[in-house]
Amino acid sequence: MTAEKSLWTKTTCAYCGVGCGVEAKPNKLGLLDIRGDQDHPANYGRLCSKGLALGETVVHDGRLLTPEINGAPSNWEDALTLVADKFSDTIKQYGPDSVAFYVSGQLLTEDYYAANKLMKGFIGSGNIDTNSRLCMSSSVAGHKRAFGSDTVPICYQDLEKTDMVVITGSNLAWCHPVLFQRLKAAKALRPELFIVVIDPRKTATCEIADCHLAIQPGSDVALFNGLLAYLAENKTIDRDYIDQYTQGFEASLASAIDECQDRQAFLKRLGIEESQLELFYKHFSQTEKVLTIYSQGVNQSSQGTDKVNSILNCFLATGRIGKEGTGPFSVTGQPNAMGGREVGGLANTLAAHMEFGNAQDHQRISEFWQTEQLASKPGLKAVELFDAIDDGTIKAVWIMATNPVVSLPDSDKIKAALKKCPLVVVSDCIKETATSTFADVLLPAQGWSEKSGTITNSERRISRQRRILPTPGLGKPDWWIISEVAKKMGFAKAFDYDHEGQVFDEYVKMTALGNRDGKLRALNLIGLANLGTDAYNHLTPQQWPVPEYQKEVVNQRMFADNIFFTENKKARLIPISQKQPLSRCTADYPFVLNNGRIRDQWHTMSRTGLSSRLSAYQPEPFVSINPIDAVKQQLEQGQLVTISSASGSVLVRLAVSDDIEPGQLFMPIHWSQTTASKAAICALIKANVDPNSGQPEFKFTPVKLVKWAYKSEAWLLSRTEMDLSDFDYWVKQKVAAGYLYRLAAEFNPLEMTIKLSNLMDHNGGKTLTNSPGAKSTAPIYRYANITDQKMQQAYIVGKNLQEQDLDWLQNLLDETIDSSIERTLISGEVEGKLACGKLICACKQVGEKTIKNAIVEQQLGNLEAISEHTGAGTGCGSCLGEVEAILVDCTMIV
Ligand SMILES: Nc1nc2c(c(=O)[nH]1)N[C@H]1C(S)=C(S)[C@@H](COP(=O)(O)OP(=O)(O)OC[C@H]3O[C@@H](n4cnc5c(=O)[nH]c(N)nc54)[C@H](O)[C@@H]3O)O[C@H]1N2
Ligand SMILES: Nc1nc2c(c(=O)[nH]1)N[C@H]1C(S)=C(S)[C@@H](COP(=O)(O)OP(=O)(O)OC[C@H]3O[C@@H](n4cnc5c(=O)[nH]c(N)nc54)[C@H](O)[C@@H]3O)O[C@H]1N2
Ligand code: SF4
Ligand SMILES: [Mo]
Repeated sequence: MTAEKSLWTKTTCAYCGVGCGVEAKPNKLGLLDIRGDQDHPANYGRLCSKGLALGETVVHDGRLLTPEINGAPSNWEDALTLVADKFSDTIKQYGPDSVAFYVSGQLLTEDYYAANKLMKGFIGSGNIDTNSRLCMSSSVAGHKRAFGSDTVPICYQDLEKTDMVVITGSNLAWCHPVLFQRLKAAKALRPELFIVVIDPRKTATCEIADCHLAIQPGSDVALFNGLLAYLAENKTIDRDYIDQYTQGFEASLASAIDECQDRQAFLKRLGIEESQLELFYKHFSQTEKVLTIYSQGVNQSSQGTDKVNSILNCFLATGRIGKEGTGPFSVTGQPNAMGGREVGGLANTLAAHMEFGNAQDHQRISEFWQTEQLASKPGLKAVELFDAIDDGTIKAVWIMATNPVVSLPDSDKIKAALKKCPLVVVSDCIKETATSTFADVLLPAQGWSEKSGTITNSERRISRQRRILPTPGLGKPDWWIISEVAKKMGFAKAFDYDHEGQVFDEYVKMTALGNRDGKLRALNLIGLANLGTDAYNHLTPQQWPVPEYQKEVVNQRMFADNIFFTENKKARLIPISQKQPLSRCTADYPFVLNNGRIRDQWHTMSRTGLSSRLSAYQPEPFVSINPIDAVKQQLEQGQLVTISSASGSVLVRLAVSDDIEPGQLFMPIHWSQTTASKAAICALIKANVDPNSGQPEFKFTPVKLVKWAYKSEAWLLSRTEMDLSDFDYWVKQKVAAGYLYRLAAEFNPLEMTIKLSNLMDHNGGKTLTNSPGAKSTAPIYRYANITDQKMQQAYIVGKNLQEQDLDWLQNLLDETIDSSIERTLISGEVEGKLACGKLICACKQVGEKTIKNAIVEQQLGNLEAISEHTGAGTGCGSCLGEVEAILVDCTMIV
């Protein structure tokens, strides 16, 4: 090993469920250099824009540094004692079900295990649920119905081994970018690899699709029922497989046939051309190796579990499971969504895939944990759990690594519930989140690069996250915080851990209870037992089941033996029929609001929002609308609009786009009260849940939208965060060395200018101003304060800034201000290096104008040439779709 190499520590990415291997090395800036781990079987060295920018997000901005009690800094001893005492008192007075934990797929397996053990094993309540309820629970319920266990059958290698991929309800290109890159590479090698995307809107994922089915929102069950009927009719089902290894086929087929009996009604329900449907069905029917990748467009529905089973039905009917290159593939969202499912993080399961209602499992766990208090019934699921806080049944809640005020539906109710709750404890890395404002006790947790433990990715592969940097302030590992509280509640013996490796070892042994041979439950990790600290620290990625330690990379599929975990060992097909979403559009609320992720942001932005690189690409919350609807509503690109539902409203920028169908709208989920005045989408969403899984229907909300008539707009650049609550509309964007705010208000530009002027520091330096002359047609006010050739603060105010080219402002805090920049500041005429435009390639910092100019001036005709000339797309490559769109645009203009 060379000296250089040894400075890099292998760890795993903090973000999505792909679980990419990362190598990190501290650098002179106190941040981390990051590169992909060439040895990791999830990514073999690749990373996406978020992964590549991890090093910039380890800054200490906004971190929670000490425990706090009622808003005042405290110490661990007092905070832990208070939490333990209050939980104990509440339990004593009102029973174990009067308390709850609400946890997260962003906890490590060790943390999750400890939280579940404390709640279910020792407090004796099932009331621990996780944000995975909002994310994976329909898939979990679907897997359990079909397979008798929550098991993802495939491995990532199937992406390269398959002949057809059906991507449904997943924007893989933005949400699981490295899997998308693998697929794209496979398609480049074998163009005959047939790719279908099923999504009501056209997404970046469609870039590699041979066929895009823009089905009506919520109509997935009908689509897959239609497929099952087609497979039967065309005799491409596997009769032997069905007879030997499954049950429920006839009834499932009958309801599938019923679904599409009335052909016209069926096609109308789906809203797509018959020829497209035929193309999809024909390919599925005739291709042996098919992989179906699905995510939140499937799970987040009041019929999410049915959607999952309608997909699984087609795989079981064709016997395409447990074989190379084929199977249903539920991609997990969060880095440890899978690990949480393993250790019982969901309220309705016990640890290590053991189940409530199974007396043997109950006995095994009670003996293993040496407890007499093991919960005997499932606890409340996320939405119910917050309802119970609201109605006073739950009197103490501990929230770890999630931000429910932003991410649960019906935010007003969540806020009201937390306000009422006698004890709210929040463990987070960040001090000010929408949820932490409701906390009585705040506990500082270690963040990514500080914490240490394991996570499990979408293909059941367990990898280490390692400690690389010291923790700022008094932050502690979550497992430690939970264990200390447990000790103080009187459970010292059961939580006597010195090291996360001990927690892991205990969990590993639990997977073998009654299951040493892995025949009772799929989840078996016995090969990782008794590793000891050293081997745990050096643990290489292991894909479960792990009967023996995997010295080499293993790629294995589940159900290769056609034995399932149901009572009679046969898989179940489930008869299903399409239902309507629970809320309907009306004359008052005529649009369906869909929502989801954007490429460079992660959830409530607590980490990605710290990176100027990641914040540049889509800096402002928006709503996409079809051009026809925009015309009908007399709305224009770039206007601000109010979107309201029966539950609440938001104020966002209008983005007119053909990618979205008439009657539908799409909004990103990322902005919250800490990053924008009014853009938290869950304020609009009702808590309609799937009856099987309890997962909320996030993707279908009836809304209306109206233009907001503001009188002035402004862009404000500042080195420090500003309180802009006086302005009707504001959005914060992280830029290098500070923040850029976009503002709008119902007062006129002059008033806006006065208000902004009052906010300026005016602390010397050189001040540039430019006010419009009386005759000016586009009155714009400009202000900049410069000290030692560095911009301190600046603003630009106008009636409407949408027509202005202001992207150059984003980089100014970092620049040395020379006379050319001063000229631009005053005149608005962009020159020199400021002219590179909106950022497209986050990795290589290449702007739209640079790309456009290169295309036009160098007459570049393909992506490779653009990348070579500009560098765009040579980092993670996930901007290549946008680069291509620019190329198409330019070609059309030329
Ligand atoms: N950049 C980024 N990546 C992420 C995350 C992030 O915050 N940012 N979060 C991670 C997490 S936790 C998760 S869960 C995953 C989510 O990953 P995805 O599920 O891929 O993400 P979403 O954008 O929420 O939704 C996916 C798609 O479902 C479509 N859809 C809506 N309604 C329907 C429908 O009725 N039927 C079908 N077939 N499709 C529909 C939407 O148009 C959307 O394009 O992403 C993970 N990766
Ligand atoms: N409208 C709508 N709502 C949705 C969705 C949607 O598609 N549409 N998607 C849903 C889905 S799939 C998901 S997964 C959720 C995500 O929603 P949340 O879980 O609420 O989102 P995050 O912003 O990831 O919140 C994680 C918090 O944990 C903190 N944190 C990070 N690491 C650690 C750690 O190690 N320890 C501790 N203690 N804290 C840590 C972060 O600082 C952050 O505050 O949103 C759900 N809500
Ligand atoms: S795909 Fe991107 S966000 Fe997901 S684990 Fe890999 S590098 Fe991280
Ligand atoms: Mo998620």
